Amino acid sequence: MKKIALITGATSGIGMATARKAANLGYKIIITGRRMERLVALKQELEKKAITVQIMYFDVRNREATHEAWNELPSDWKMIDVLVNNAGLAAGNDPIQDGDWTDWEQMIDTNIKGLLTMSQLVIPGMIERKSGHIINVSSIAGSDVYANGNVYCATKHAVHALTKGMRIDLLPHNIKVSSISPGMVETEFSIVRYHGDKQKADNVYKGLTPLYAEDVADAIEFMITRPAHVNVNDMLLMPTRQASAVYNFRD
Ligand code: NDP
Ligand code: 8X3
Repeated sequence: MKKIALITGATSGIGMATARKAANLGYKIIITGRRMERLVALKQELEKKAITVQIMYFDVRNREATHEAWNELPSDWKMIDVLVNNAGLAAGNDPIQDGDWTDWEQMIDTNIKGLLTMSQLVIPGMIERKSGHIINVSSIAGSDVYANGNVYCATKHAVHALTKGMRIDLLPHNIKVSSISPGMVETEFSIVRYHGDKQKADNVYKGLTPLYAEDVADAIEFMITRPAHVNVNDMLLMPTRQASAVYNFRD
């Protein structure tokens, strides 16, 4: 029987690249996000390669909508083998005293509470089947803190703590829990962080070669293809030109 991978935030960046990667590995794929036209386009693209795809369309901040989307999934699609909790964002880049509560709530509700909602939906089936792999997309911001990163860094520190906590709680149930912690990856991330300011977003990657979404998807592929007795707890993946959250080498 084909395995099933559910990837949240598959309309862009790391999630989309991971969906393609998992499809190439032969998984049946569930893709989620708020941009329906992109979900449909990705489904059509993968189906051309004879991959079976289900769409879940919801805002992960909305617990009720997330539950409804889950309830609408056919029961055989609920037997998730790999859950990639990827949907997330940074919003704003301001010192704490100037932080915007709308940005803060968006990050906390998506990066922490959204991850918890999805995990609680998927975990019971994994426990029943005594198998599964959860990969939480964290960040270098989950272990480093940088100027103006405050709340975003706090959410990714939380993802680190939750990953460790989940790993302990799910240990008796034979469920692997991993995190992947990339440095700079050129996706729509910075455009979202700077509220659509393309100039500011481009400056983030100026004078260096960042990671690309496919690089992170490659690392996730490595994690999900290890033998049953091997788990990658965390993988910190950086561009060669980035030594930490704050040290970059630019032309
Ligand atoms: P993108 O902005 O390209 O992709 C973000 C994805 O998350 C989109 O598919 C988006 O879908 C989804 N998403 C965001 N908010 C919601 C929501 N409320 N409900 C449902 N889906 C949502 O960024 P990345 O691919 O770079 O980011 C993916 C993950 O990687 C994030 O968790 C980010 O924090 C993390 N990360 C990114 C790094 C980077 O430098 N780019 C580095 C380290 C970690 P839609 O808008 O359609 O809902
Ligand atoms: C995204 C990378 O360095 O902007 O998580 O926090 S960083």
